[in-house]
Amino acid sequence: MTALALSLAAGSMSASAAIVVAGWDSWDSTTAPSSTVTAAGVTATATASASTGNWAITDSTGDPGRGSSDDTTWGSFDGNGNPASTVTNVGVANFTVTNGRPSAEVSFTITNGGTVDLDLATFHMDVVAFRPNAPRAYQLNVLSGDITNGTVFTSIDDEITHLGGNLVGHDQHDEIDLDLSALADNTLAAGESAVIQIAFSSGTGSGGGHHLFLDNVAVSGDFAAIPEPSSILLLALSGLGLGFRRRS
Ligand SMILES: [Ca+2]
Ligand SMILES: [Ca+2]
Ligand SMILES: [Ca+2]
Repeated sequence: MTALALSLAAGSMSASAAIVVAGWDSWDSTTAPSSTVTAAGVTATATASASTGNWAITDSTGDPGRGSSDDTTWGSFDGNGNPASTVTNVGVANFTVTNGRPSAEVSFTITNGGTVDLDLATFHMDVVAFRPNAPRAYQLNVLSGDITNGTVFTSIDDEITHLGGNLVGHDQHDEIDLDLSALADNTLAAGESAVIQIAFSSGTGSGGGHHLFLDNVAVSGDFAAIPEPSSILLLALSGLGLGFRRRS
């Protein structure tokens, strides 16, 4: 019985904590920013759009990257060994909706190319508005693919903090973590993929300098726990041991 208990404990210990499934902490394109972190076997791409024009990665020539987050966390998630970038002095350090755009969106396509089921847990982002007329409401949607489709979360209007133009340093962002684990199907089985969209809205489209700064976007989750070979062997041995004791 002791051996069995030990083997069960070993099996449960092999269950992993949440990891970064896919993350974006620098932004190399205004329309299709490449993922910067992906878990083993995962591929991830993104497309970005705005109600007028595009997102920006060069919003301030005198202070590029001014809207970046350097707090190292994805939303409030530490990345479990994959901290977010602390680079703040280049334009690509963050993604910006510049003034005059009432709405803007980014859609993330995540594919599990591995052999083990991948359970999605949380969508994370650091986001802050420079001034009040930026798009400060947001909605998280699963647009298509092999997890439950539909709207996951809708914020209240103007939920995102605005700084009244007083941007100081790189740690004034709202840290937003939105649950994906409650979806009826939150699992990307081997070969499955899904398109997850974060959509910002309610900007007035007028006034000056009403930027929205986005950084440290990630989807976290974990691979389904599978017993390690040593645990399976231990379980088999413990079973044999119990059988032997019963017979004796
Ligand atoms: Ca953060
Ligand atoms: Ca960044
Ligand atoms: Ca699924």
